[in-house]
Amino acid sequence: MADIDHEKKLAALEAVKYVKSGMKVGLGTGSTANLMIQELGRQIAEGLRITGIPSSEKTRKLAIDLGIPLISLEKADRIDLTIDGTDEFDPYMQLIKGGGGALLREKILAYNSDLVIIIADSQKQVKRLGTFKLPVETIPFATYKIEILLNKMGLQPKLRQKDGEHFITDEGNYILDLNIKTITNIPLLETTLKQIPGIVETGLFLDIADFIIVGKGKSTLTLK
Ligand code: ABF
Repeated sequence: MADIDHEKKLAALEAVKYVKSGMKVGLGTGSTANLMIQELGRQIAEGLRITGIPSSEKTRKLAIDLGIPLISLEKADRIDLTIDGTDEFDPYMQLIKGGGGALLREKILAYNSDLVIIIADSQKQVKRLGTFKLPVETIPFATYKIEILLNKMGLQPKLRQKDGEHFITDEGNYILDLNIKTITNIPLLETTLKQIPGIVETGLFLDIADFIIVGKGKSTLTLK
C-alpha cells in the first residue's frame, strides 16, 4: 500500500477508536472517510452498534453495502461524532473541504455534531490555506452572475465540470472552484462570500474541527 494510502488508513483506524456503541455517527465523504466507513462496517459485523448519517449519496451507498444502519439527519436529535476527510488543513486547524463536491451536507453534519474529527494524510497539511482551490456551492439560477462578480474580485472562479457536463451536487447545485492564493483575511472572505445571494455554502471549515488525526509515515499525530 502506497505511503499516502497507508497514512489515510492509519488516520481512519485511529478515528474509529472514538466510536462507541449507541452513537449516532456522521459519515464523511472521500477516500479517507471511505476507509473509516469500511472499518466501521467490519466492527459492526463484530457487534458494534451505531447508526450512521451519511454526508453524500456516494457515502450512503457505501454504508448500505457495508450493512451500516442509517438514519436521516432529521431523525437524529444530535450527532455524537462526525468523522470526515479534508483537502487542506493549516496550523490553526482551519480547513478547505469540498474537493469531492459534498461540502454543503458535510458542513451541515459537522454543525449538528457534538464532536468533529477530521482524518487526513500528511500531504493535506499546509502552512497557509489556498494551494487547493476553494469550492463554493451555488444555485444554478445565480451562478452566471456570481461568476462575473467573483471574477471582478480576482478569485478566478471555475465552474466545476464532470464528464463534460456541469458537476451537480447532491442538492442539485453547481460548484465554483476559486483561487484564494491572494487572500490574506480568510474569515473576511468567508463572510463576504456568504453574503452573496445564490452562494449556498463555501468549503471553508473555520473553527469546526475538534481533532485532526494525521497519518504520518507509520503512525498518527492528533492535533487538538
Ligand atoms: C471530503 O474529504 C471532502 O471535503 C474532501 O474533498 C475529501 C478529501 O478527499 P480524500 O479523503 O479522498 O483525500 O470530506
